[in-house]
Amino acid sequence: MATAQPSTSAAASAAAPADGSASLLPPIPQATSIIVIGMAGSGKSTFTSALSSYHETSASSSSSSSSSPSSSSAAPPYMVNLDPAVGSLGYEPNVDIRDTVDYRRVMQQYNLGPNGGILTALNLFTTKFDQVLGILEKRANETDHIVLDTPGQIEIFTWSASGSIVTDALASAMPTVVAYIIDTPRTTAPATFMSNMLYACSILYKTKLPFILVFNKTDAQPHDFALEWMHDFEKFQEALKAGNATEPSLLATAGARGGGNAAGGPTEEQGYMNSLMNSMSLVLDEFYKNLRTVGVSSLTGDGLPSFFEAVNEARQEYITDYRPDLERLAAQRKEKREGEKRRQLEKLMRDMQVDSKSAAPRPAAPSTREDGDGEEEEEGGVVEEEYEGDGQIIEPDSDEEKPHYDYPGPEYDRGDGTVWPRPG
Ligand SMILES: Nc1nc2c(ncn2[C@@H]2O[C@H](COP(=O)(O)OP(=O)(O)O)[C@@H](O)[C@H]2O)c(=O)[nH]1
Ligand SMILES: [Mg+2]
Repeated sequence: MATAQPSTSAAASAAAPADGSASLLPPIPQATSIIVIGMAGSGKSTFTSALSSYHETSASSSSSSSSSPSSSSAAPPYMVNLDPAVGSLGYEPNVDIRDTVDYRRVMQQYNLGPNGGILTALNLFTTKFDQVLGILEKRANETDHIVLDTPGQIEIFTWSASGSIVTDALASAMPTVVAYIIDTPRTTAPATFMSNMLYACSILYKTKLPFILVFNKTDAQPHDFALEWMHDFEKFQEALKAGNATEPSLLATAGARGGGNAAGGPTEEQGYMNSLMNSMSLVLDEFYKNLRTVGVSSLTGDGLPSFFEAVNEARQEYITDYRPDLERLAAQRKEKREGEKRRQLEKLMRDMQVDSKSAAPRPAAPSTREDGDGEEEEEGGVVEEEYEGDGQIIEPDSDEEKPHYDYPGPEYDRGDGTVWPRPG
């Protein structure tokens, strides 16, 4: 895992292509954009709001000390709300999808239900995202963080074309990280925990962006159990064995009752479930290894400094891992464009040769060169068969007649076969 290094100049030097060639991409801006994703009710909007107020409090308290990981000397984070259906937000967004699209009108006009309305509203907004990106790019050198709050229903953003367009556009413009918000009190059952982790894994796989797992609501439920399950595979297996996988684990919530059949052992279905989850947790082991995990409470602000540290680390990961991929893609695109240009040019030349050959020459018409007046060929004149451009070169040894001039007299003869200067 990369270490935190908020310096922008170090970031820029690390971003140069490995082969030493000049970067095809614009320079890396100061800001890191944070896309906040999570299940409905996990606390995305509250978390986004907490990031905004954290800046305010740290800005006022850091006038004396500068130890805050979020550089409070910078402008406040730039907030973007992408949820068209949210009623009230705990923060004042700088860019708000609700200013552009009214999802209720979309529902009426297209005869859609709430989810269809939200999705279509997001699609309509995405058609204008180039303008939004322009605004964000302008701000990207004034602030450290640009935070995007996504719609309540996770799949509306993660499984829609517009979600991918927004994510890709952002990631190609500036360092972008995903903050995956988990409702900690609701993930204490091993099965729920695993489902949530698999979902997180699928988003990581889809976006390929640096990822931060944010266990939210730690004021209501500490996230130590989750850390234990993630770092120690056997602990998770114990939790599975201890009871019904779909009920809160004893490990997580003291006093919760284990499931199972009357005899205390797992039922046949649980046996299948447990063995499936055992295999899956092995798969997830690899996923956990490269993750940053923080526990926060969006209500109390607990854990936010560690979140900002994780963002700095994730930014470095973007620069060292993701940006070279972008660079390679940009180089491929350039190569493709140039190849296409070459092909078009060759085709044009071929077409012109075919055309000039297929054009029937008029034998009686004199060649322009023979006119001796040095003027361009007149319209309707003969097209020379091998004409390849205005600067046609005549081979010195060819039989072709040279342009004629009169001998100017001995005073201009230099004795070497040349006559210079020509008489005016
Ligand atoms: N106890 C507690 N509740 C929280 C926290 N964060 C959010 N909530 C509550 O979770 C509910 C859903 O939050 P919201 O931000 O609207 O979720 P979203 O749908 O993901 O945007 C609200 O009732 C919040 O008050 C937290 O850190 N602790
Ligand atoms: Mg919300």
